[in-house]
Amino acid sequence: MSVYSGSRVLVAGAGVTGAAVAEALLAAGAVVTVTDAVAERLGGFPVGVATVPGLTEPPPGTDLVVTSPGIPPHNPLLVAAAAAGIEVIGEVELAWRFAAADDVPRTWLAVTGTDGKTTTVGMLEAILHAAGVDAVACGNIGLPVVSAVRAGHPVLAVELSSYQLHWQSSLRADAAVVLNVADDHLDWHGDAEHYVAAKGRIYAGARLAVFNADDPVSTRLAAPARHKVGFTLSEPAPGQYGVAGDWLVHGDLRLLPAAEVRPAGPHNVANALAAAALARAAGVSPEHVRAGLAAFAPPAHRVELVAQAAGVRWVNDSKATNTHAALGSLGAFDPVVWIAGGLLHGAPVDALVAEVAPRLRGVVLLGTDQEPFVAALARHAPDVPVHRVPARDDEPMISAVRAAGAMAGEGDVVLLAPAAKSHDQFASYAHRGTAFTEAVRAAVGAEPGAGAETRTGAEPGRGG
Ligand code: UMA
Repeated sequence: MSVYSGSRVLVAGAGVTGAAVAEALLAAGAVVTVTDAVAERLGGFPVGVATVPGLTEPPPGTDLVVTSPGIPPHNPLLVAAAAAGIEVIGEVELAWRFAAADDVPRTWLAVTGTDGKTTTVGMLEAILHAAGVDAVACGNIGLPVVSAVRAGHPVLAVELSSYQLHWQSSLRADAAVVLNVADDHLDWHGDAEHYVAAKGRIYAGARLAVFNADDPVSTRLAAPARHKVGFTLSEPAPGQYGVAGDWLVHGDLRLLPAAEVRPAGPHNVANALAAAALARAAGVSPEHVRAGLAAFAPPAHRVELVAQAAGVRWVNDSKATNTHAALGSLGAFDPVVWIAGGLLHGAPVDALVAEVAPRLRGVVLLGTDQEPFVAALARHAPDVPVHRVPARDDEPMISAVRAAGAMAGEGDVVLLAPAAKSHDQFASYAHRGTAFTEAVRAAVGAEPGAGAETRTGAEPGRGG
């Protein structure tokens, strides 16, 4: 009989997490109630699960609250639960407790960081599969950890957001990494200190802490760990993972030529090093690290080469929705015609523009918040031509692609890396990326998937 048999559990949030948690708890014999601020989300739960919209305090007799990552800790329901002395945990904590209660030996490889988590977990899963391991990518990437545990996979490649880490306390990863830390999600966490502290929880009790030696926060968070290994984009110190002679290396072991890392860009080389370190910690051979990284198919809209024609490469990095991410992909190409802009929500772009100015062949600006880019370009790249697509343009991406094509010459890369959110003109970053890909293929005449002209994954430029 499960420890949850007869427990009265309130599940907060009826999204992907809430659905998986309710199902797992119901199967474990718990008495499950689900609540959500939006009543319409409460349809479709199995018979036996009670649903109540908009609860602001747990029903009397509640033993446990399992909350969803999108609900911030200052939410009145969670505050009321804590005040009533009811334990509040997240889905990852629940998954860990389920795992502890069954007989399957599991290896937990855990990844967090501000940028690159999903790519790293995808690379890690590809490496583990190349080695013939029954592993699954789960967590923030989309598959709830509790579902991955229930499915019985012995190795879990877990992407953990700061939201998920905030609500877990028991996880003891076999190997864990904080890829990098820049300010993000401060509204949820309250301030940067709490955000960083949440990220750092991934190392608690980890058997091996993998850290980014080039990132001061990652390095600091891993410092107390007994067993740790660093990775760097420079020549590695003894024991570290790093880059030497254009190869990803670990000590004397050569893992993969840096030019073969997909998607391109220094930040993805760092992600590949992190994935390699985690996989090696799980006993994977260097040959399988190389095979897995070579087999990894990057998801769409992340430094994705969508066409190549007349010596110009067209690259879609619509996922670069903040300046930190855009800097990463701009760092991979030189010279570059940069398509940027959208909604900045007040984020400054001056430092980004100053850093990338020497690489710019031209700039095409999209969306609502063009002025900060225009001002920064006037300061740092006064000779670079700038084309502004009017915010009221009905087909902004078609206009942007046309203008970029006119600026680009042989050997150039046209890069969509907006450094801004998409919602002023597009439904999502994916919609924006698809609009770019379609506009490019219409303009240069390449069919989707057209053999030599088009493939996924881009070459690093000479600036890489
Ligand atoms: N809700 C409330 N009250 C609130 C806030 C939300 O009732 O105050 C309800 C919403 O009405 C909705 C439900 O909660 O019905 C949504 O829950 P959720 O936002 O936690 O989303 P899930 O569908 O459970 O998806 C979550 C992750 N979402 C977030 O962290 C915001 C997914 O990551 C993750 O893939 C999924 O669990 C499985 O683990 C997405 C994400 O955007 C991709 N993550 C952020 C990021 O990557 O930056 C952290």
